[in-house]
Amino acid sequence: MRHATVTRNTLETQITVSINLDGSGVGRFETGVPFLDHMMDQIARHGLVDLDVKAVGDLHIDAHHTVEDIGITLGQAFARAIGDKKGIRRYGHAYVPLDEALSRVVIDLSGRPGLVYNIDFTRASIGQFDVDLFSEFFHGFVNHAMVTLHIDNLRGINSHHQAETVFKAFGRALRMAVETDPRMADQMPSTKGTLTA
Ligand SMILES: [Mn+2]
Repeated sequence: MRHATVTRNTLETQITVSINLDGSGVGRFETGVPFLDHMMDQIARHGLVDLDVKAVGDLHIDAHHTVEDIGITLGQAFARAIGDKKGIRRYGHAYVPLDEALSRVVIDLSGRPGLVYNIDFTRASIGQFDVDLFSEFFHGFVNHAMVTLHIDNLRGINSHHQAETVFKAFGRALRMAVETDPRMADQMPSTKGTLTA
C-alpha cells in the first residue's frame, strides 16, 4: 500500500493529512472550510484515493493560511506516499464537464514543481470561499508534491461548476498518473532513470 501521514504545525495552522493512493475514494475532512472540504472530496472520489484531512487554522483572520497550508501538507503526504515512482504511469490527464463548465487537468509526476493555472472565475467568491485561494492551494501542492500541473478551465458560467470540474479533473488525472502500468513492471518511467530531482 502506498500511504503516508504528515502533520505540519505552524503558529498559523495545525494540519494532519493521511493519504492512501491505493484506496477506494473515501474522504474525511474537518478543516473548518466547508467548500474546500467539498472540493477535496472530489479529489478522493475521482482519484480513488483515501484522504483524511484535519486542520485547525487561523480562520478568524481568513481562510488563506489554512487553504494554502492544506495544499502544502497534502503535497508532502503525496510525495511520501508515491515513493520512488517505479512502475507507475507518471502522466495523467482528464477532461471533466459539469453542465456548461469544462476543465482539463494534466499532471506529470516529474520530480519538479511547476504550475500553469488558467481559471477565469466568473465570481470573486463561492459562498464564503474566496476563489483566489484555489491558486494558493495548488501552488502549495505542486511545490511539495514535486509535480508539474497544468490546469485549464476551458469554459464555464457558474463558478461552483468551474471549481468542481477542476477538482474532479485533478482527481482523475492523479489517478491515471499514480496507477501502476503492468508493462512497466518495476522500471522507472524516465530515460533519466530517476524522477526524484
Ligand atoms: Mn458541488
